[in-house]
Amino acid sequence: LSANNESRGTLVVFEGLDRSGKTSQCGRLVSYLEGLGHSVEIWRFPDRTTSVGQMISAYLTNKSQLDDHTIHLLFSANRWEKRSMMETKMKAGTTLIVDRYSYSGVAFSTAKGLDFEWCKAPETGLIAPDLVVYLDITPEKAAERGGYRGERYEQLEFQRKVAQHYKLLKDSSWKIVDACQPLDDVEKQVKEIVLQHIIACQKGKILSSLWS
Ligand code: NYM
Repeated sequence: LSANNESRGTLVVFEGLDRSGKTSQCGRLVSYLEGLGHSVEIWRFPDRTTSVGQMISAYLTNKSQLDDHTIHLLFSANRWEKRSMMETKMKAGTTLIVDRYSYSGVAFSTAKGLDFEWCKAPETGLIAPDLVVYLDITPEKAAERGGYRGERYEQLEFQRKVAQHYKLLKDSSWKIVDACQPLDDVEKQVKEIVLQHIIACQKGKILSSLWS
């Protein structure tokens, strides 16, 4: 994708069940990296600020009903509308810490019963993450943390299915962090893992596309 990869930014994606601690960890990580003088931004999907994102938000908060395929494609469209900005930022040397990405798209939709390959197809061609950090927590532990906002999908039974479908997506390159540990311990592990990868990417690793 890129001819000049010198000191490009890194794409770090966080995945995990609802209440696994992704948002807190992304925030802590970004502060840490900023403190080290890195150019870094925190992004999240769904990005509810766009018009597509508002349709997604209405669906998640049960203000609208959509066919399962339709909402799947909207989540994907929400990533596509951000793709070129993502590439621009990364080429300019900014590291992006992203709270959920295509893996959430596939895990949640296949948990509803949609076909795996069908779900992956619209994600093809998005920028592949350099690193996927999976915050691993059992659905039961996550539910105990409370704080489900009553959005669609935030139910123990459904989260169990999502956990199973994440398992089908995980590959050996994913970094699995035990998210049942105290937040500070999770944070320490996350920092170490991410810093190593940022250094590797600064050495000129090429940008690639999903699903490679
Ligand atoms: N979600 C998120 C999907 O179903 N597909 C996707 O592609 C993405 C990015 O949206 N329960 C689901 C997972 C979450 C919900 O995400 C909202 P968050 O991180 O709670 O705002």
